Amino acid sequence: MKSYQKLSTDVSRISEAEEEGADGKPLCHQKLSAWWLGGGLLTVAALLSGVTVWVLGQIWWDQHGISYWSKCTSVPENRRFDCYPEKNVVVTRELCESRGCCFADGEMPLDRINGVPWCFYPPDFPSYTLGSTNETDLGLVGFLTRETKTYYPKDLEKLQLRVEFETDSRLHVKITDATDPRYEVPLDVPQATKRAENPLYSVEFCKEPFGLIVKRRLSGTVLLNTTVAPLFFADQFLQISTVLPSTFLYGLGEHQSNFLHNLEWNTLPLWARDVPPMESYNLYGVHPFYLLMEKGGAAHGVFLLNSNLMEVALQPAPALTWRTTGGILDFYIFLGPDPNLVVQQYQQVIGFPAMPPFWGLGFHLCRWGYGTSNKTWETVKAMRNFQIPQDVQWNDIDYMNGSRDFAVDSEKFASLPQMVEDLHKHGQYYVLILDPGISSVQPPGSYWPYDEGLKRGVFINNTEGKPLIGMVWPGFTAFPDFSNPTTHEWWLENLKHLHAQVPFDGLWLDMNEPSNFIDGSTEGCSKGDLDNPPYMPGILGGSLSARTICASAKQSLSVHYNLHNLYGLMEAKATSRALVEIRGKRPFIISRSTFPSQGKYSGHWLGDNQSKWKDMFWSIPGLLSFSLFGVPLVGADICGFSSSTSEELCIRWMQLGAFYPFSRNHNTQFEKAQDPTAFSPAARTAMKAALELRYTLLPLLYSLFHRAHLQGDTVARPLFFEFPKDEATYAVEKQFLWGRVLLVTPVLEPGADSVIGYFPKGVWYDYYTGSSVNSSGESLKMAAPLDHINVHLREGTILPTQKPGGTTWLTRRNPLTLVAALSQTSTAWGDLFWDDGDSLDTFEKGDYSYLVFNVTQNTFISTVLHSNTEATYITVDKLSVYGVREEPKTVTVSGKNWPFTYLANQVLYVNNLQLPLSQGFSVRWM
Ligand code: MIG
Repeated sequence: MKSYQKLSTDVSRISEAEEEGADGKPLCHQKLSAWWLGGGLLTVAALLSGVTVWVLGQIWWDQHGISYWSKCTSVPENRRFDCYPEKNVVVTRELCESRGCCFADGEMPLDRINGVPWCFYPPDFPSYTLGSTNETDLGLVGFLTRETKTYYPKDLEKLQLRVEFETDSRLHVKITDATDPRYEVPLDVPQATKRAENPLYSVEFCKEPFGLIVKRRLSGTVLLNTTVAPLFFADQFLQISTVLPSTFLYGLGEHQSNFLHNLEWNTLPLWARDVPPMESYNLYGVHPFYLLMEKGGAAHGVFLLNSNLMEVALQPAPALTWRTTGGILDFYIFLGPDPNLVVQQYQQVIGFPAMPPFWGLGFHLCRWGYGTSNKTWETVKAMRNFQIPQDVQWNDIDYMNGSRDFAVDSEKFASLPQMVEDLHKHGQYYVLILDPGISSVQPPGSYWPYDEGLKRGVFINNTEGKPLIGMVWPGFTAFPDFSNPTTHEWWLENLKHLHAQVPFDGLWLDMNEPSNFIDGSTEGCSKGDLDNPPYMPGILGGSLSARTICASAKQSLSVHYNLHNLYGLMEAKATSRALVEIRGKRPFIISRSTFPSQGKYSGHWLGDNQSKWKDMFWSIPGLLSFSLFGVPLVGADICGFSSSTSEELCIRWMQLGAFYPFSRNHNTQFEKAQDPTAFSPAARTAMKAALELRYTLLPLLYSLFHRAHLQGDTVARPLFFEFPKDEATYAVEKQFLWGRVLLVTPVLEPGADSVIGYFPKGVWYDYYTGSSVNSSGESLKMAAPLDHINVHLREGTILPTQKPGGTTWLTRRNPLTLVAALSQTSTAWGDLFWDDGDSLDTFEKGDYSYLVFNVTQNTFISTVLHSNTEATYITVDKLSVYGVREEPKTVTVSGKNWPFTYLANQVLYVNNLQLPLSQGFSVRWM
């Protein structure tokens, strides 16, 4: 008999009880009578809807009798969980029933096109049973057993279920083999020591078939209910489904998709893959994390800590199915309840992002195919010549000798060392690309990285234990195994050699899915289960080895099958450590492939987009998704990577790109130049203005990065994070915020001179003029001439800005202007984090300044909460206050009368302050 167990906060009160869901139905499987009722109603409907359906119904009836009829037809269409998700198979009744599932023929073919499964689990499909459970320090442990085998090989007959109440907002549920250890993702996750005392969640179980139900205690909202479909735990096929409390689902990367996911039978594959972004397919990185907005504005998140090839099937119930091909089911559930908190709680598990160097937030310029260092240098000089801000110059693989890592082309890039010296002299920085593939074809003795790598055994091996050989830009290559500590040493030494030739400041990690131009290896891959798992999620290429190395390849920690999605993470970790060692400063790394906890080591760019308006749009959902993934340092190739940009597109993109947390213009080879100097004077001026705007706003951006590093706040922030109760914000993906302060509304279409943006309820101030609009929560149309990007300040905020210079090095010495945007009750607050911008662990060592700004009762107060010498080098020169309703008669600065300007649009300017940032002050208007 089905039984129901509720785990209350107090474990001693574990009790068995029948409970009902929000719809009044029991949460554990309905009793037979319920199925009867559903079936009966459908029969009536069928009778009424026409003879044809009735006849088909009769045929079913005759063939399967009353129980099949009722149990299969009782499953509403949107609650059908796919029993035959295999791709490229025409599912027949025979195939379907061989799995013990319900087959829905007689339906219009349209249904299948829509994605509704024809073959789905009946409610009584065999699954696991939960036996007795035992209390532990943190929660409970129990065993799951199954009697029958599934249709996939190597079912695990006995599983261990471990539930841990780690914090009040974090629940950990781990299901693994009860007898033998299985592969687990080597991530440093926090270990709780004490059971949460007042959790926001409750956990309940259905014993047979096993199901887990997680509720938000406050609202009773069912966040997870896995009883809706059977649990699978075979060696290479693990599947668990849940209904969702709403359709407002975000995350699950990396994909080119709308920020708010489409739940109309949409399956998202996750497998690191080198491919120019296209919809529906797996891309460079893997992030098995989602955030969901519940009714009423609370949010929760779910992280499946699993690095195997997987897919996530979404359906309109709404419901979600995880299907992974290995590892264990290791879930973290974050209760928020605020979306900002969900993302913070997620990063408490995966790690907070590194603090980038200040210069890393400047403008970066790159292209594939400068061809020579002189040509690269010319571009830098042209930028300087037009006084367009630039902090960092990059080179792509064309700097390499024979496309080989750590080898500089000494002819075409002969002047590279001088160029880098010149950059450094101008307070600018230099970033180089590295690909993981190490050339394996040159004569022995001529290429240290390969020879030495062979000697030390740093390469990934094939099943025969010899280095697996694939092909990348240099030709045949071996692939470093970054799961091996020896490889990190070897990588460091290579980087030291390279740095001695070219003193680079940061590194660009490309092709680290890892990409391979031949599938698998020069010898193909094995015929075994690792290269040919019994279930293949719908990934691009339909095979694990598509454009990468064989899954059966051997790495020191495990097989590549398990580690593939971690390649970019492990490479970034090795590189970050090496950069610290070599430069003794904060590492600057941008990686193409990413995995949870990547933010600790690198940022990310969104890959090979095209110079198309649509691709410029896609960058915003991309940014926002990586904000959820704890990788705040993110941006897309400004003006587009492949195909030709136009002047108009590039202007609009430079304006939007000025608000990418990581701002880089990058172009493919053979396309015409698209750096700002390549365009007409008018375009150049507009691009320069956009970059100067970015440089002006860097004190805010930098402070936001500090908060990201400190506690996992987002930098580029979705609107709904700040307005979670306003459902109109849930689908906004053409605008975004910087922190809680600035709202960016870019033009994303050609030929526009206006733009429409959504403004959540409240007062918003035009950044440039201080003029305000009081929105009731509405879409507003604004002028957007080609040289203008709309930026608004949210009421109640204080924005630190700085007079822009041509580099961040110059900007950082300039005086500050503080802009206060008053709320409707005439208050505001903001803050500023300030340090030398480059030293390691300044916050951790206390070598920083932190200031808080407040406005109350017509008084602006700057309070220094922490100070170091850095804050003594700059002054606050101006205060702008937006939303001062009455013209003041006097203004005093720390008690002294001061001149001021008041404008009719309720803006107050107080100039020539020259106050040291390191000392508190107040400005009062009466
Ligand atoms: O196979 O290094 O995404 O930014 O310019 C292409 C050349 C290799 C892919 C990167 C792109 C880079 C390009 N790389």
